[in-house]
Amino acid sequence: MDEKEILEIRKQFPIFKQKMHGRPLIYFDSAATTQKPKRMIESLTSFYANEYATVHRGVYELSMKATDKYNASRETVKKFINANSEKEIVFTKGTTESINLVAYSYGDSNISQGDEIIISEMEHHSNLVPWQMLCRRKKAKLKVIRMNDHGELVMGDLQRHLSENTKLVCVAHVANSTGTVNPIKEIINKAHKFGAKVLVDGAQASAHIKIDVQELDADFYAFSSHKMYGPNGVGILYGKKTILDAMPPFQGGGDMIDHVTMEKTTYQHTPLRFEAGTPTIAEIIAFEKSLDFIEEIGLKNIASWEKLLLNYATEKIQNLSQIRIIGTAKEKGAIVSFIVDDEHPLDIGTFLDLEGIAVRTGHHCAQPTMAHFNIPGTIRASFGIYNLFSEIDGFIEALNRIVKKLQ
Ligand code: C6P
Repeated sequence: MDEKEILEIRKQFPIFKQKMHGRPLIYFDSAATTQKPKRMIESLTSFYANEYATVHRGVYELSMKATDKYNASRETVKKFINANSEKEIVFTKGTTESINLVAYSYGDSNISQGDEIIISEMEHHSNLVPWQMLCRRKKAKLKVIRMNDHGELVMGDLQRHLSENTKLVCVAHVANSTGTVNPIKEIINKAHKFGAKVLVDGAQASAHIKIDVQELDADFYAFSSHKMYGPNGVGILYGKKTILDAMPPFQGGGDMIDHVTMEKTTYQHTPLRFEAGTPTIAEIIAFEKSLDFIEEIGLKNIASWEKLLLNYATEKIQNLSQIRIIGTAKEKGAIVSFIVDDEHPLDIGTFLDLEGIAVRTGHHCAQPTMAHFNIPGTIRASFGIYNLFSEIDGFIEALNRIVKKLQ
C-alpha cells in the first residue's frame, strides 16, 4: 500500500475533517480504540432511524428483519476468524466481559483447589484480575510467565510451569503496553500437551493480524469491536463448541432460557445461553460493516502498512535524545511505548495534545508491566490503517520541541 491509497481510506473517516487545537488531528491512540469509518456509522444511524426493533422476540416484520441482520453479523464474525460454526461466536460487551464469562462459567465449574492457571507478566488487567479472583474463589494457584527486558515472554517459564495441575493458560496475542506479539501457536501446542485449555486475549491483535482460530487451535479467543473500526459495547468470545456446550450460563435473564418454571429453568443452546438480556442490537449489526471495511483492505495489507509505520516511528524515536523505548521485542504490533528522562508521561501527553496529537499516557491497565520496567507509565503511540508517515514526522517534531522546552 502507498500513501495515496491511505489518503483514500482516510476519506472514509469523518473525524479526520476536524481540527484539534487549531491543527489537523493526529490520532495515535488506536490501541485504546480505533476511529470509525462512514459505512459503520451509517449502518448505526440507518438502523436506529429506519429499522430499529428487538431481536429473537418479535413476530412482526421489523423484528424479524433485525434478527436476520443480527444473525448475519454472527456469521460474518465466524468467517472473519474462521470458526467452525456460528454457534462458537458469543456476543458480549467487550474483551473484558468475554474473559470474565470464561472465568466465571468455565472457571467455576472446572477449576478446583490445587489447580493451576498460567498467565503472563505482560497481561492487561482484564486478563489478570479475573484469574486472580477465580484463584481466590477456588483456592487455585496463579503461575506467571515472566518477560525479559525486551518485553518478550520467557518461554522457559511456560515449560517449567506446565504440569498435570495446569488447567488454563491465558495470554495476550499482542501486549497493549509494549506491542509484543506472542508466539501464541507455540503456547497453545505446549499447553495442549498437558491437557490445559488456552484463552487468548486478542484485543490488540484482531484488527492487525489474520486470526484463524482453527489453525491456532485456540480454545477461547476474546476481542472487542471498538478496537476494530467498529462500535462500542460489542465484544466477541470465540469458544470451541464442545467446550461452550458443556459450560453453564454466565448471567441469567431473558433470551438465554429454554423453559422456566418457579422450580427450575432449562437453557437455550450455545451461544444464546451466554447472551442474557437485550443485546446491543444496532452495534452488533453495524460491526459487520467494520469487518467488511477490514476485509476490503485485507489484513495482510493492513499489517504490512502498519509495520512500515512502526519501523519508521521506532527509528525516529530511537534517534531522539533522553528517550527510551519500552518494549523492543523482535515481533511487534503497531505500538511504540516510550519514556522521556525525568519527565512524567502525563506532561508529555498533555503538551502533545496541545499540538493536536492524541496519544495515550499512563500504565495502560498493565501495572505489572510498568513494575517490571520500574516506571510509572509510558507515552504510547499506536497506529491504525489511516495513519501516515507525515503524521509521524509531525509527531517527532512536536516531541522534540516539547522535550527541549522542558529541559
Ligand atoms: N486496552 C488500551 O488502551 P475492553 O476494554 O474490554 O474492550 O478491552 C480490554 C483489553 C483487554 N486486553 C487487552 C490486551 C487490551 O488492550 C484491552 C484494552 C485499552 O490499551 C484500554 S486499557
